[in-house]
Amino acid sequence: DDEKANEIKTYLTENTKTSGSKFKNIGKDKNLIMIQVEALQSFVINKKVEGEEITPNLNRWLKKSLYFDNYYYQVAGGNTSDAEFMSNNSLYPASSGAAYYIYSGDEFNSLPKLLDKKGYYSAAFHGYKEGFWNRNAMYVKEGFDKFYGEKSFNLDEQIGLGLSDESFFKQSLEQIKSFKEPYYSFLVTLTSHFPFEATDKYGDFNVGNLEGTFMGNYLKSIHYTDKQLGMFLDQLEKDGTMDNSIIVLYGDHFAIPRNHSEELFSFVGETGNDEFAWMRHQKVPLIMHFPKDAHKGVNSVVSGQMDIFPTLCNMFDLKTPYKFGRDLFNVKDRLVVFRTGSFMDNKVFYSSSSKKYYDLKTGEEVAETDALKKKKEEALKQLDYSDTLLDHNLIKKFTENNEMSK
Ligand code: GP9
Repeated sequence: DDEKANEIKTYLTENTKTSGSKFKNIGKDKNLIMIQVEALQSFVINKKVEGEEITPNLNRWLKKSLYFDNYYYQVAGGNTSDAEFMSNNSLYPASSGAAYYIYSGDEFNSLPKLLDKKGYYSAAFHGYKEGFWNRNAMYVKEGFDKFYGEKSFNLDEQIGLGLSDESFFKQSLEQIKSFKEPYYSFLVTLTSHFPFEATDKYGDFNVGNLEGTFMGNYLKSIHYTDKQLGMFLDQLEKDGTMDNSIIVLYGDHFAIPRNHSEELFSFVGETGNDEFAWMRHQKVPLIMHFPKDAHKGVNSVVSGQMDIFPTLCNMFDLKTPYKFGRDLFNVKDRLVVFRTGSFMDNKVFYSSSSKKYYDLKTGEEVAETDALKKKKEEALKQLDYSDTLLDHNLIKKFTENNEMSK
């Protein structure tokens, strides 16, 4: 009903307010190249196996970039597509199923649409079937000018599910170079996809006694993808593209599913076995690279995939109130809400399954306070509002009302 719609609009308008203007419009007229990496989790970053770095190229690029090391994935039933959905819209994944299917009839104020108003051309790239996760429908809805899917590529090398990352990046780069600037290129990788069994194609990487295990195979696949990412980034640097582009790179979701948690815990040396022990390893790297390696460093703000879109809105001066996440540069009060109703603020993780609060630093249980209880309610409220907004196609309604009142 109208009353709830207004309530949501008021809430979103409030939520959109920031307390500063750090990096506001820093992306003016610059290209945006956003790379979503399949199953890239943070625990492989800066880590060695048998004396060799798992991700030497990302580790090298991290040093020249702004690295967010407390960034969590927030995907639900739509997995990879949920990561895309959040990163381009800052709306929550569906409570069950995939938003990319369920809400493809909705109107959105997505990143490509907003950038279009600033004169940007936009393209999405993914070397797999166009209809998978309903991408062909959703990319149109999100306002991408062009989708390079499986049919747009020469499938000259296949690994696992489809086109190899190596060939994918090479062919995508050719296209990107032909784009009129400024542009937004959104690339979604594929090779490091579960179950990581194409080990004969990932190249040599010695995983020692992890050879033949699920974890060992994952490390080989992500080592392969790291190499391709390195070549792509090096190329962008070499040909000068980086001088006029902001690069955003992040992992989409877990690689190690919960039924392999023992392998994960043993690899990272986790001794706990509760909700928090699992959760603390569900981070994905977020890396931002600015021209001339500016602003490099580490940012440890507690954050998640819902936050990248509001951050980009600030960086590219894009206006929309319809976003539930929070700008990483200008909002100190953090709230990372998971689809289960679990959440994190700067200090505490609340698990909706164990109904317990854990101190983020120590892992110790903490008692509920009034302030925490409020945040717990706020987390549920955000999920409810996002669901209602999507169920009733409210962005369309709000936009039409605005037009009428002009
Ligand atoms: C395939 C791919 C896989 O197009 O993006 O998605 P996932 O199975 O990881 O959700």
